[in-house]
Amino acid sequence: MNAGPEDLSAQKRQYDEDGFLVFRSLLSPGEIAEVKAELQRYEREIAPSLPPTDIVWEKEPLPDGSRRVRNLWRLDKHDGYFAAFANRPEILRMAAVMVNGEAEVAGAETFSKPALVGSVVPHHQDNAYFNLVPPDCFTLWIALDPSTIENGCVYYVPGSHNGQRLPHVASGVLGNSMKADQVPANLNEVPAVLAPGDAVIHHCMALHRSEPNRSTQSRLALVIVYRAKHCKVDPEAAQYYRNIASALQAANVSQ
Ligand SMILES: O=C(O)CCC(=O)C(=O)O
Repeated sequence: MNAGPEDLSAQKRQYDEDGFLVFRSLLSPGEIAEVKAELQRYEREIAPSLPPTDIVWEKEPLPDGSRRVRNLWRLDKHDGYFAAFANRPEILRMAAVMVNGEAEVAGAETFSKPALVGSVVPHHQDNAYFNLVPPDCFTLWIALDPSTIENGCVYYVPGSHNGQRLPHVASGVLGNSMKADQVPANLNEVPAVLAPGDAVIHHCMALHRSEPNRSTQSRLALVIVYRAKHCKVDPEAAQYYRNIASALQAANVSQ
């Protein structure tokens, strides 16, 4: 794993300016193959007994009627391999620089975006979900497949992490229960086009989104959220999120 040079001050300056930062070749080809094999094991052995809150399926089936996983949540809570991966010292060292203090893992997950049926991720700021004060938190998004315009790469708005938190409302999208309500027109968005093993970190206030995947190339990502130990959760804002998430979960289960 290559989580950047020892002196990360240039990377930190860029991250502070843009709200996101690309790390090329974070994982080697061998590490990518290992993580993919571990995810297959997880889907085979652990996913069948997960609570419905910790696995989200794509709504749309493939032409043969089978369904694909959209998200696996809390991998680190269910499995030792992913807990150890998320807590690798070289990532925690980089994370501490980016969150301005001692860093801890908030959660490890996948955003699968499978070929043909991968669904949209509407515009949002992650802190609408996390509700952290101060927002010293970021997401490490690791490409396990090529991530391209065609298969639904993530788009970021540079500098948006320095703005206000936008109001968020129910999105109707299982796996991304909320979307930003008042998204300014003509955003200057940057697509994160990545090769397998590349990664991007984004600040929890950075506005971002991704398109559906209608291509025949899957776009699998391992995603780990890191926050500073000094962050606190705003209880009122957290309750707003919980209400939206449980209403969506209940509607889906009863469909
Ligand atoms: O993978 C995607 O398409 C979206 C990821 C995302 O929204 C996130 O990691 O916060």
